[in-house]
Amino acid sequence: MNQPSGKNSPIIKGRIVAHLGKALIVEDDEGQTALCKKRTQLEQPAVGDYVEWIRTEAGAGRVEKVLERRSLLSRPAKKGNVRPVAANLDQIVAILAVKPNIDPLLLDQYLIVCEFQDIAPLIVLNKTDLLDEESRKTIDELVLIYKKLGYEVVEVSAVEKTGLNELRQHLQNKTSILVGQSGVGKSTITNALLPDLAIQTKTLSTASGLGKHTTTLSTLYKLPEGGDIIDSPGVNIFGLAHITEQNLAYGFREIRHFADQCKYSNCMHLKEPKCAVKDNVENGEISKQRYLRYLKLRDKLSY
Ligand SMILES: Nc1nc2c(ncn2[C@@H]2O[C@H](COP(=O)(O)OP(=O)(O)O)[C@@H](O)[C@H]2O)c(=O)[nH]1
Ligand SMILES: [Mg+2]
Ligand SMILES: [Zn+2]
Repeated sequence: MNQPSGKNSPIIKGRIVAHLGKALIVEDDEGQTALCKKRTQLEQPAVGDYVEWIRTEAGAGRVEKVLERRSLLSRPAKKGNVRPVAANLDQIVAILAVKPNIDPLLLDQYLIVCEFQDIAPLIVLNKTDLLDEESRKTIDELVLIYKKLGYEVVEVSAVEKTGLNELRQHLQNKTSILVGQSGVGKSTITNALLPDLAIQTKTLSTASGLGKHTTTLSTLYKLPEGGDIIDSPGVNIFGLAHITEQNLAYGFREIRHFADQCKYSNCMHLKEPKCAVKDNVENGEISKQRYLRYLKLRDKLSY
């Protein structure tokens, strides 16, 4: 006879390792996965969430409760709503690549989210094998701006498998999400880091019973060295929409650094007199490109 589902089923602790849209894949402490629905009134769980769930039948269950999160990344959704992308993150890994192209404005948006959500940032330059002399020079200049601000930059080629050990060290014992525009190599990097990815993927799609063609919104993989990475398609931007103008300024480390030297305590570093931020753009202490992107993002958010 089947176990009855409901009140008498024991509560199991687990973690959401994949979000399939309508269903979730939960992994328990022993590494067993189950395809779960969520209790109707429950808020939307995200990959990385620690949950309590009950088994309703072999390999299937229902998420009853989402445990407290230490961080949550959201993205804008329809009707001004936000949807959770990933929970309990320690690190956001922003991937850049010359192909399709380097997008510093997108990078700055990721970094702003890191700053104001207090999640550690890491910048990864992928596809170094494609760099020629000219693009190398342009990239070095860009990278230098971020290194001066205290950001760490790791250079890799997922195809030639260079730089991966350094990257592994940065990922150890943390939950990280890989973000970046489509085509920068998030999935290829994930593959390169996980020798048994094929197996993990198979387990997940078998557990789901939905086959391997189901679009997973994002998936959490366990690294052999300890730590987890979340590969997530389509996270090209997350909820900057709910970032206030103060948080936007806070998200730029160099603006934050000089802001308390501005004459006005509420200075937004636009046209105000005696603005230490603008002065330091003038004298080259603050990168003009970064300041212009600050202005551009303000426009985009239209305060
Ligand atoms: N030359 C080169 N190509 C790469 C590298 N990493 C990924 N690619 C290629 O870039 C394309 C997009 O990679 P993918 O991992 O799907 O990107 P994603 O959309 O960010 O997940 C694929 O054709 C990869 O083979 C790299 O280090 N060097
Ligand atoms: Mg991908
Ligand atoms: Zn100012």
